[in-house]
Amino acid sequence: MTPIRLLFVSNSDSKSAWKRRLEALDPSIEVRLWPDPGSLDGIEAALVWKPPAGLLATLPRLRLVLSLGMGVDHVFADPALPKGVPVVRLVDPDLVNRMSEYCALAVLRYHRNADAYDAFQRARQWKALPNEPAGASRGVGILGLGEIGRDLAAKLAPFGFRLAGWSRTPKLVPGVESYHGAEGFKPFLARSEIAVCLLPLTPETEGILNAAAFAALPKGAIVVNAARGGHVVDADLLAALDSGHVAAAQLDVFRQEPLPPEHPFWAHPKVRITPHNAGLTNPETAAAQIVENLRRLRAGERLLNVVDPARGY
Ligand code: NDP
Ligand code: OXD
Repeated sequence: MTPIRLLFVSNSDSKSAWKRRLEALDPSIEVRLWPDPGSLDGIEAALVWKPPAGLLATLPRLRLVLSLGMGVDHVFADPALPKGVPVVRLVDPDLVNRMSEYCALAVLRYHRNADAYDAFQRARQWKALPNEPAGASRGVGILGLGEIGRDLAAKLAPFGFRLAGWSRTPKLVPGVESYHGAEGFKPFLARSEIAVCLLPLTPETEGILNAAAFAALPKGAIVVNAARGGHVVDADLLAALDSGHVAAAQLDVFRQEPLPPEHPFWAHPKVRITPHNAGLTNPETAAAQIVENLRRLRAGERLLNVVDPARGY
């Protein structure tokens, strides 16, 4: 196989693990690690997570951009992203599984009032809340019925929740009531007692979880955001929590990461925070797909998981 030079651009601690894994799977790949790649001559592909703006435009022989995650908003955020160079994303079953675990845990925790029981225990109170409704009477709404949203629906279905999904185009997913487009948004929210955001971040979805969306949720709804911080209008979520219309929020992603110490989410009693680790890309499971796309690039074959730049996901 013709050798190929791949620029790896990420602040990840596992850079060396990625290099080892990729070069072991295909010795014709030469991985150069940014920010000390040596010469950039002849770089034909870049595997990136939040690449510095303008960096990719300095690679004259670039033929492929590979996202180190499932989301690609961090790639399209570069205003100088070279036009016409295909962008592919990871679709890794291990990462999908982790994301579903995270969201299912949040759904079950809130469904069974886990926060209240934690507080009762701390107060040494033997107290039961009125019977939680069984799964079938709880409406769970999934924003985004893509790879992760569909997997989450499949994992929640056996509990019997009343599942709904919202997407851009209509979907036929067994056991999931499908809503789509702008006209489907409010009716979808109105039946979502627990709303889980798994949308890509695009110009259409930026700020979609705003005051109007929160108001459309049933009173006492729960919001889970494992997608991107840019989906949430922070001030609107805080207002909805303070008014009690939204009862609690579980957030894995934030507009600024790491979340600054002074951000009001940290100390808010109704907010649970995790550090953007709902899903983590694992080189052991994800590298094979990258190697396969580099093989396809050289063989002139159709690439896997190509992103549509016009849609932004
Ligand atoms: P997919 O691209 O597979 O699916 C996206 C879904 O969102 C599709 O159903 C799509 O609709 C829908 N959608 C997109 N735009 C709109 C819109 N304007 N209105 C309504 N629906 C819309 O995404 P994945 O499931 O692979 O991933 C989702 C996101 O999760 C990623 O983009 C990433 O940001 C985030 N993520 C977060 C991680 C973490 O650690 N926190 C880890 C991995 C991913 P349609 O089907 O009609 O096209
Ligand atoms: C991803 C992420 O997009 O980890 O894969 O956020």
